[in-house]
Amino acid sequence: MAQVTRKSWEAAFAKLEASLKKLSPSKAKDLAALDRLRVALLGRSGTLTELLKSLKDLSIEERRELGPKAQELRAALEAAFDARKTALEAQADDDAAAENALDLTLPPHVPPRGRVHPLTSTLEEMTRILSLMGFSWAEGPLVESDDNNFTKLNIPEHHPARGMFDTFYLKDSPLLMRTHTSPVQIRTMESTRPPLRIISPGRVFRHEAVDATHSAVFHQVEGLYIDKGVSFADLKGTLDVFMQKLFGAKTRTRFRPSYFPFTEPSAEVDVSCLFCESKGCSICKNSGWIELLGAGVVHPNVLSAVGYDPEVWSGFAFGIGVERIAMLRLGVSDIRAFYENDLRFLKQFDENLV
Ligand code: FA5
Repeated sequence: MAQVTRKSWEAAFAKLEASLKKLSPSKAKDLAALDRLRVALLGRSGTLTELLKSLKDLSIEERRELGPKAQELRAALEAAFDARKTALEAQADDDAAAENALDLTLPPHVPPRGRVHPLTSTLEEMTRILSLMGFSWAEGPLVESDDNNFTKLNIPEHHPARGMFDTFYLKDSPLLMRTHTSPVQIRTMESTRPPLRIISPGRVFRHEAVDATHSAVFHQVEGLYIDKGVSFADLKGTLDVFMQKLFGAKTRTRFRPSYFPFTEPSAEVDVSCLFCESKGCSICKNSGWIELLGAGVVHPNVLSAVGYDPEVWSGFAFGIGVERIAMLRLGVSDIRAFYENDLRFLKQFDENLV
């Protein structure tokens, strides 16, 4: 290293002071830059440290004169480093706080809005109309006894009518999945004194091949009215009004003779085709009519089975498939669409927005 003289020392000191105008601690952008600068100036081989060390090569007088200048600069620099460090740390805290802060200007997260399923809205519309007509709500379990599902409905064991219902029996149990909502007739009559007027909506199960109009799990609404002097005419009047309220004032009904063991007489009830106004189309198979439900006058044997005197009481009952009504109301041609949970299908029914 070259010989240190007063002149060379003063030149180096002046150069250092000049460089501090550009590279002062107060200009360090972050803590890392500040630390690099501190090491470069005040570290073990820092510029100012080297200048202080080199004072030893000067005379005593020179040291006395120049030493305090260098010490003064070191003290000033240390104070400046401390001040900048405090400021940068406070800034870092503020930045972190701002990052975690609640931004009230952000748009809110809106969860997707749900809709009522078309089967539910159809069921609600059916029960709304029927309750206005004086029917109250009754419920029964999905797992039923053979007695309630068949025997007390005048379908004794080995009766060929049991073949009409492909039943799911439970393993190692005398119970079964109900094949229709009619067992609720039995449950309600056994627990209520007449007169009564009930509807019972719910799920039913049949071991059936699934196609566009048949499902193995579907829904029915049962209706039952028991009083003195109830006749087939009451059934006709009730279903006429019900269908007109459901499908519009022009709707007509047609009763075709049929057979159910628990009603006598029994009927299949059709409504005039809504798609072609009974002119005949592919949906009604050119007949002008669509089959919707089974109904009839409650069989005296059913009344006797629940302890009602058939000489005193009479009544009518009906059982409607909810899916079939929903298909007609909403123009759905395949029953399976209701169960697939495909939002593209379900979103079509905007009337159902909750
Ligand atoms: C019955 O279930 C009788 N319990 C109805 C009844 C009640 C008659 C009271 C007399 C007195 P049926 O099996 O026909 O009847 O079914 C009634 C309705 O359920 C049918 O008209 C149809 O709309 C609907 N339905 C029947 N099977 C299915 C199926 N696999 N998928 C969808 N809907 C069906």
